[in-house]
Amino acid sequence: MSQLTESPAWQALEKHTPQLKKLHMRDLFATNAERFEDFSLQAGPIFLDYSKNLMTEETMALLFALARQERVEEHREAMFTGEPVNFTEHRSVLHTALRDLSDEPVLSSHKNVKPDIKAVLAKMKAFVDKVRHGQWLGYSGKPITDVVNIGIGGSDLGPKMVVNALKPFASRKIKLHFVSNLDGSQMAETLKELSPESTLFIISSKSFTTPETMFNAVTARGWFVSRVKNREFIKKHFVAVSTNLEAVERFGIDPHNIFEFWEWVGGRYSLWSAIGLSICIAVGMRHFRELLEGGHKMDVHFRTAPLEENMPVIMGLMGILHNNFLGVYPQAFLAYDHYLNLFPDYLQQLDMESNGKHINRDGESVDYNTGPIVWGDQGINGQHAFYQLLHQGTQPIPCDFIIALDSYNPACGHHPVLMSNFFAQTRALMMGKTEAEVRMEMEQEGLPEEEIKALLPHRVFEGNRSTNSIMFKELNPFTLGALIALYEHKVFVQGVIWRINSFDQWGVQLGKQLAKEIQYDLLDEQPVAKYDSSTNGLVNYYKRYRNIEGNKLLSCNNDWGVLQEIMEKEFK
Ligand code: G6Q
Repeated sequence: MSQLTESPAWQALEKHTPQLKKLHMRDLFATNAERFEDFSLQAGPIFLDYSKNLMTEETMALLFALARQERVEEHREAMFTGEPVNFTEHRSVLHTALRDLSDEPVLSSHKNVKPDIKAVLAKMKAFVDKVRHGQWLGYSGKPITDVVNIGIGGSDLGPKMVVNALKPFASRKIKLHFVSNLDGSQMAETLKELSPESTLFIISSKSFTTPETMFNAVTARGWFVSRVKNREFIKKHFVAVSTNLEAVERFGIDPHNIFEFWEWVGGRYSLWSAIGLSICIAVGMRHFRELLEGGHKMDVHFRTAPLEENMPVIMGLMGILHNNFLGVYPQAFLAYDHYLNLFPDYLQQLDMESNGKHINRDGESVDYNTGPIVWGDQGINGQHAFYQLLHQGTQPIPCDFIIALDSYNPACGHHPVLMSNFFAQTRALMMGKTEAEVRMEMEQEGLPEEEIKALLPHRVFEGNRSTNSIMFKELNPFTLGALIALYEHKVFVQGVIWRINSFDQWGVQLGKQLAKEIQYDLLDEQPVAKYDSSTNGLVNYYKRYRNIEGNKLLSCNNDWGVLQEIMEKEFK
């Protein structure tokens, strides 16, 4: 057994939960009229009702004791004050500093990071205002109508989700596009719609060596140069966001067009940095600042509220309860909001890349579950697709239900009906439907006894399935900022309790390395024999039946040399 599973707080929960599993939430609500008041809270613009989780006062006390035992408060302070909490990469984790617009210093390696943050924000503002006001002109004197963000993972999912979520605040004069896929089809389809005269490309890459992004960037540049026939024009149409200024310059982007960020900003936590440039172009700097302020509001709550009144802590503990003590491993996010349709994808990366680890701080393999399997969709669509399993499947899945009280498009009463579905689903998952209730319903329908008997078990719902309900007044930049920060901190709390590093991602490396090796094997027609028989077989099948000969692959891309040079650095 590990230190954690042997610890008193963990053991106390192990002892408590078999009894808990025998309870039904229907009874917990029946015996406590105050359950909603007891288990709900407001943090900034966000309201959370967690009363529909299978837990009691005693469970909560034991969970808070676990959080204290694992020194969540101490770890939290270490993160906010720039200690190298990303201990496998020896880095501070300071995305919180990006959204603290005060002059209060924040140190990373003894250096105050605030002046650099301010300087980049000012540079972003000058640029963004020009683009949005039609003053940043393309090579032929036309204003920018289309912006393509080229990035992947953290340099794509966050900005894309936010741009989508804040559409009601966006300029309709400029269209945002996001290209992440190495499959050339995404870039090809995007470029078909665009004119080189009025398109701006943002190459977003923290490392500026990520192959997917580099390929797409080189393809975009090739497309541009082949049409405008003048490399000088690149500076009016290509900008970059990166920590690797040298590689960006080597790529040929004007140093004035580089927006910097820093190694203490993790990829999946980077939308608050210059990686948010596409967000700024879409909604303007004022709204971007409101997004930052919303995130900061949640930071202050997380940093100062006692554990018992701390929303990210409570949400983290609900996850721990289910994952480690109730034997429920997945977690679903169900946003009842069209503008949040990319939020589950974003949360999937945040959660699974941060906490999908099985090695603890002491370098030992853990003997308990860590990061859950995270998935989700738009709630109302899911009701007609996968909710069947949520209600009657063999595996209970805790769900976060998310909704705004007011819609920006309340056409003909849609929103109250959406709200009623939101309320109904969490109630149905909690209450279920007993045999007696089903029987009564069927008798009222006038069904014959034989049919009642046959159908009854199919129409019974166990209920007792846990949900969180998250509500806010409207989905504006401030609220969205707070909502994202809430989930970031929830993931942090869980990582601390599981004693893992939520801020590295070594798991991403192995596939990347092997892809690089295999890439060179595809350049000729010789069969390969150096891998396992499956990999050899697949590679050779491809070589035999592909349409293009290996040696022609390189000549497809006139900028291969630059790409090669940048990528060599990463893999050598
Ligand atoms: C996020 C991960 C990963 C990263 C991408 C893109 O935390 O590190 O998703 O964001 O691999 O990396 P670059 O920004 O360096 O291109």
